[in-house]
Amino acid sequence: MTSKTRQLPLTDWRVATSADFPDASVCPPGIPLPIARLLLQRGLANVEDPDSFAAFLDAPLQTLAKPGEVPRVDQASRAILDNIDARGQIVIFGDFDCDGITATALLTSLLRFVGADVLPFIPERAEGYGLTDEAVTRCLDAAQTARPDAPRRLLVTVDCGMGAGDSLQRFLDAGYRVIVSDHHTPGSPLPGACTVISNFDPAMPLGCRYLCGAGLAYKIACGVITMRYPQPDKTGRAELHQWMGALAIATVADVVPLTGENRIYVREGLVVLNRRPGIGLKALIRRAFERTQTQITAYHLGYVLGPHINAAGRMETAESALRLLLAADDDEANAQALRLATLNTTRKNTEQLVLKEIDEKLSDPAVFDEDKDGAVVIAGRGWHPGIVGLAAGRVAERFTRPSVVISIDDEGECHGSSRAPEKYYNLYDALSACSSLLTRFGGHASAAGLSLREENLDDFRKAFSAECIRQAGATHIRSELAVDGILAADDLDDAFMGALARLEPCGNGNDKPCWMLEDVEVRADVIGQDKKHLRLRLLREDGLDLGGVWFSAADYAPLFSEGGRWDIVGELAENEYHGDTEIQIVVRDARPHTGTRG
Ligand SMILES: [Mn+2]
Repeated sequence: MTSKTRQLPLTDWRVATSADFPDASVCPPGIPLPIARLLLQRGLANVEDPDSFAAFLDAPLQTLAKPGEVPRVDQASRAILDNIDARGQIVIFGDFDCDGITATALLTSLLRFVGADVLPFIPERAEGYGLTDEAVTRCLDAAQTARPDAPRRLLVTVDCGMGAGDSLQRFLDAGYRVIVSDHHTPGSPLPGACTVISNFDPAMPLGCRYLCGAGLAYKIACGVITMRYPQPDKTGRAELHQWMGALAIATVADVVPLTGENRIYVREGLVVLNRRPGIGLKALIRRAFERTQTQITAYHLGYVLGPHINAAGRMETAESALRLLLAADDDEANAQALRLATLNTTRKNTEQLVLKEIDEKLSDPAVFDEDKDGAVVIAGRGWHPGIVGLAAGRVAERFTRPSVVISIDDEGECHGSSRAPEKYYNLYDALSACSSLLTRFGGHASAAGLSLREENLDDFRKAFSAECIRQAGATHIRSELAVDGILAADDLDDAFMGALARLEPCGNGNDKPCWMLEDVEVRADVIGQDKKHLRLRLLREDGLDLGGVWFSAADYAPLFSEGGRWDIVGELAENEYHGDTEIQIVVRDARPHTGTRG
């Protein structure tokens, strides 16, 4: 036995029970029982409404809410069209992340399509998120310079604006009509003259509650185009549909739940990206995948295309990403795609460096005590401000508790980013509880940004940690694995795999299903060039004979060679093998089987 043999299981399993769905007789036609149960357990369908199962799986495009059903979109559309008709100027104020850039680009392009004079404006990371004084001054100047004699001006904020009442007042004072569209938690109330489109509006249609910034911007664009062309217009609709590709990237990159309309955007957007992605994204796809033919999936949106667009605002300004999305010819698109690929490589390297420094600092118990602290609050000098959010995400995952990674500048100004494990914490509330120590903060339950003075760092660390312990009732959460169901040998057929495919796109809010195979005999072989992975064969007396793979799990091989019976959990996938397609399990965890099979 190697000294590196570790214990299994790695996580606490939360195995879904089938209590709410007693038997197969009420299973809607065409939907295999394990999938029907999964939809019920995830709250995505209900027994009283048999149509709800297929409604979620198929999520037809026609079920998208009409723009007019989104509160105040009609009002905003009318204001935008009035501005266009008066030959005014429209300023779109966005954000430097993938969602904010996409929101800015799509609204800019679609309003130009109906004849608007648009000035897209995205602040720089150094100015901070949203409508900071500095950015607003620069934006007002830029608008004035671009059109000194504009008879009317209108501001539309996308992916920002909530809680920025004072800044919005500056636009109102300068004679602007103001429309705010934002999916962030509302802060202090906004001036009454603003037209506000927010996910937090109680009248928001159910399917639109979790739109990202680009999703809200898209609703506005749909509103304007359908108001201008009430008869379904082919060009207008094609133009709108084209932007679903970028919208899908923003939706996945902003990690909003892939339920409701987000699910439709991502599914339709993937079709657009795979068939005819448009000039800018075509160039980016070619560059990012280095010319290999890849079927783009939701995974690629979050791990390849999203990071490329995000790299611009992280490492310099958002300009190259905005120009890519607005590119009108291949030369421009290719130049910006190359720029984004370079920036993304720099981002990766910088991230590695910061993570290494974080590792060194974590060994100091004054900075972090794993047994006592309810949060990791870690600060370093000169850390790239564009990287701290990514680093915070990694740290939060590793220690299963909230983390804040902070960059200290030469003036003792600290800018940080925080991330927390989903469901267990509310970062916005936790930061509110420490607000007397902060100069600025804002964000969501599981991701937020903050600024403070260096002299308050230690007090903040203590207060924030205490608040996180209060929220979770412990220093950290045990990492939990949600298991969607226990499969029998005869569940594994084509109908089942077909239904699994209908569940796509999977991601946040609609995780890839994780299944358990109970009480199996396991044969394991170490594979891979560097002998890091395991190839498995799962066998059972009832005829179960399933191949599998477990990445980076070679250390567990000795446990399996001792024999015994195992419970195995993982995702099912189709694997091409010598020209045949077979079902295999991609293992997530394993535990010795105890008791009888249920
Ligand atoms: Mn956003």
